Amino acid sequence: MSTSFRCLVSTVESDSHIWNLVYLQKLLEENGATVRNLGSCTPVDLVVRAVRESRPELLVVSSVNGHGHHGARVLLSALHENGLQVPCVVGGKLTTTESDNDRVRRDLLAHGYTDVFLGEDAIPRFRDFLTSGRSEGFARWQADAAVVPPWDATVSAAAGVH
Ligand code: B12
Repeated sequence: MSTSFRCLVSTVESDSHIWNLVYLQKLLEENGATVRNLGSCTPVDLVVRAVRESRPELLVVSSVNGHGHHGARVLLSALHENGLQVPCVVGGKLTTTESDNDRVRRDLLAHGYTDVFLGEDAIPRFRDFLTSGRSEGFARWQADAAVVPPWDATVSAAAGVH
């Protein structure tokens, strides 16, 4: 893979915050990306069309309004339903409670996200991801296993999930 790459930045339909997207665009450009930023309240259909047309090497989804968990699931499902496979990461503040972060990360990894960047170390971990992706390819990234917090482990065991 070349050291520069094509990247799409989007959020989810409900989210009108903009500066998170601008921040990520600048960070990605500093790391060699040519970025197409689809802006706030991104309709799912627009993202699907943009992925089909631009064939990005990476899709970065950011949401901070607290509804991103649902929106991120809907978005990736729509890409898959349209037969589109692209390395795709998501981050920000995806629910309204920090204590949800491990559960949300686990769910979105299982749903097909390449990685999920939440909490205080989101940006340093994302930088590591970009460095690795530029040299090895983003699809080869192995996300750290999601932590199962004790309160979820009880629920998983009761449901027979291992
Ligand atoms: C400005 C702002 C607004 C403006 C947005 C203007 C605009 N067009 O951008 C307005 C007034 C419109 C607004 C509205 C709302 N807001 Co607001 N808003 C903020 C505020 C004050 C700053 C956000 C910002 O610009 N930050 C600067 C950017 C650069 O930082 P950031 O967004 O935090 O992103 C960082 C990280 O999260 C991370 N990150 C983000 N995405 C990703 C993705 C990846 C891949 C990675 C690696 C990292 C990453 O990187 C960034 C840099 O560190 C925050 C509070 C705060 N101080 O953060 C609340 C905040 C985001 N808003 C909040 C809420 C609840 C709302 C509303 C729902 C309020 C309401 N009841 O109407 C609405 C939602 C509107 C909508 N439909 O989305 C909450 C979200 C709560 C949550 N998620 O738990 C916050 C956190 C305030 C709070 N403490 O409660 N908001």
